[in-house]
Amino acid sequence: MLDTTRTTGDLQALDGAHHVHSFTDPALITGGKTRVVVRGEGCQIWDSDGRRFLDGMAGLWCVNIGYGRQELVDAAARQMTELPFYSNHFQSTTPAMTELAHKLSQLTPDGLDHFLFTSSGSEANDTIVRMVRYFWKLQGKDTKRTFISRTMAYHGSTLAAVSLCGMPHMHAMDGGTLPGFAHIQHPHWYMFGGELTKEEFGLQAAQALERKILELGPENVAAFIGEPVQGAGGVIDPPSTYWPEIQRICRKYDVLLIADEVICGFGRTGEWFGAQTYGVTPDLMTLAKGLSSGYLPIAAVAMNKRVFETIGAGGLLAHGYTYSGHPVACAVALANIDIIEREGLVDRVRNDIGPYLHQALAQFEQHPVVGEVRGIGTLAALQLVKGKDTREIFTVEDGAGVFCREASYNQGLIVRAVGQSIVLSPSLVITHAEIDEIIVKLKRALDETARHFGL
Ligand code: PXG
Repeated sequence: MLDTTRTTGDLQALDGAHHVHSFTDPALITGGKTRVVVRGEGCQIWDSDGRRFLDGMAGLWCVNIGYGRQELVDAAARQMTELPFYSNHFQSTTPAMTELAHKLSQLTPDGLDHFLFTSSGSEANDTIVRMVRYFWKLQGKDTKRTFISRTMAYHGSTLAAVSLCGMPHMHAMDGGTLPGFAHIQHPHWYMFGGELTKEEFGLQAAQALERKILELGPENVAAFIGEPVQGAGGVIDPPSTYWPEIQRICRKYDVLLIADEVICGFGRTGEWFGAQTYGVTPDLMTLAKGLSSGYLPIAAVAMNKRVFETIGAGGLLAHGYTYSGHPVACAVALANIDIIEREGLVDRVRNDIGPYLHQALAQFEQHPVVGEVRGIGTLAALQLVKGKDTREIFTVEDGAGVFCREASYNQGLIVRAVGQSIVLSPSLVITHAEIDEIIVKLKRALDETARHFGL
């Protein structure tokens, strides 16, 4: 049983002794600097010393409906009591899995009506790599095996998913990517756009895909994968011209189009899915995070008719996880989707808190340490710069991102630093008053950063 009598110091010591953390320098943990988070309600969390934080990241971009929703607890308890586990292997299902697949078919863009469940976004993207290669094999095009993704993309930490990622430090850690993965530059106008308008730059950035397909040979290219808005890469919302051009190029060369909706899905961009916001219809989508608002681990691969009917005719699908379509996770996901629908959270992002957040953040365009304010819906980033006129970005050694993040923590506001950007991704239930609180705290953190770097 959980020992509720332990102090913060006890927990930090035990954690340092035994727990290996994700995306953390272990030295910080063995040094006893772990933050112990104990409770959440709405958009607030509390640590083990009773300190309250406004969670500007909705956990890890995932708690779309906010913390503390009893309905999800009840759904889990009911399903656990009735049937805590059964698998979908060997022709079985449970009502919860079937119901969730049916529900998702109503929410996803037209034609994306078939769902393969996994427990994480990484597993879903690894699954996509297998399914897409299998699809092309069944189509008699065995050589179409290479995936194209983008620099600064994040698609997960499993072997194939990390090869899809475009983060140099992840590849460097264990010796590079697997064969069959290529990357093009991500469409960050502020960084690479030079004198071009955003729209001109969007077209140009997308045309890099055509050049890459021709370089590799269209007969070798299986698919292009991208997050509608790159999240962990720093909230890179592309120009409006980008995605339609990507779709045109994919169709021209019969390259499958995959939208990784792990962050964008379930309302964050003001539509159910980011692909809808940018006006494209992918062949496959990756869903996770907002699917259950993080209350339990569940993810899915959505596929269109062409992909499903091809692999559906291939005989035994030799793929699956013990926890594919875990009934408790499915029941919780259904309860989560009920709340998003009932409370109109997608419209709320599009018409209310999305515009409110971005109008409020726009004031930081004048701040001496901010070069660009970007994002859409409940996704936002501030690019920290040394030189506003020259677009000179801080270096890793300057450490402005981490400095500003820590200054923000000290104010009681949780944000992420992605390189030299400060990133926000609050819950879809955030109130105007809480957005006002973000702005006040962020301003103090930015002022402190500017002072520290002499700007
Ligand atoms: N795709 C995208 C777009 C993601 O953001 C994954 C796939 C992988 O999902 P799982 O469930 O396997 O984690 C993600 C996950 C960060 C950070 O640094 C973001 C994620 C994971 C870890 C760290 O902001 N996103």
